[in-house]
Amino acid sequence: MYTLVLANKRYSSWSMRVWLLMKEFDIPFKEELIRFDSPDFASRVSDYSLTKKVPLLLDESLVISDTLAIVEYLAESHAELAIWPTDKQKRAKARSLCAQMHAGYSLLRNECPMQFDKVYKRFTPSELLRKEIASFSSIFLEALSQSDGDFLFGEYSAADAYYAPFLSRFDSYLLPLDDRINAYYAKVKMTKSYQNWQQDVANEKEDNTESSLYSSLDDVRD
Ligand SMILES: N[C@@H](CCC(=O)N[C@@H](CS)C(=O)NCC(=O)O)C(=O)O
Repeated sequence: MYTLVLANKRYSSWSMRVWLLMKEFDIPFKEELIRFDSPDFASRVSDYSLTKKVPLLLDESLVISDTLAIVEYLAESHAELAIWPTDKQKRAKARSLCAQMHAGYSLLRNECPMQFDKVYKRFTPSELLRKEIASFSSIFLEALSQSDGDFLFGEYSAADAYYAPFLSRFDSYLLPLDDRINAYYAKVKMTKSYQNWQQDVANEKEDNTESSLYSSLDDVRD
């Protein structure tokens, strides 16, 4: 059975992507959760991978780091599951959206770190962040307008798991979001994987991660 090495569910957006995907596709795995505030976080993660980052997927002696590589490994290992859309063109577009997420949107990712169940009412997006959101929205709306189902490419795929933690920031920082994207996100929130993650976050003990890692949020905390 696979083991997924991950960090706090409240904060670890990259862990969330793989976890949602595996749960949504009923791929069995064990979890090894290493809290960000553990004094030995880096050394425990580096026991598995010198990247010192999570998530990591362990498949017997093989250790796979980096979310996109993990998604590709799962897709290859479970060819019977439509982790990527079965249609070649949709698959290309889904990969393209995930790559954009992976390499881009640095303002939103850095200025609004994932705080899954928190709300910052006093956060004001900068002009540059507003531009980034506008660019994301136009790309995302184009994909949604071509979808023939509830999700980005019809059926749930890796692309939906990829964007879920990103969209959670719009709730946490009360950022403006197009109604059509909101309607799509409402459907993602209804999935069993998302609801299970939400429940796990609710049960997760608070720690010092928020204040120690995210001092940039000092001004917007209530
Ligand atoms: N490109 C990596 C990014 C992974 C990443 O940044 N993980 C964060 C947690 S969400 C982490 O491990 N941070 C710990 C650190 O940077 O020390 C991926 O796609 O998996």
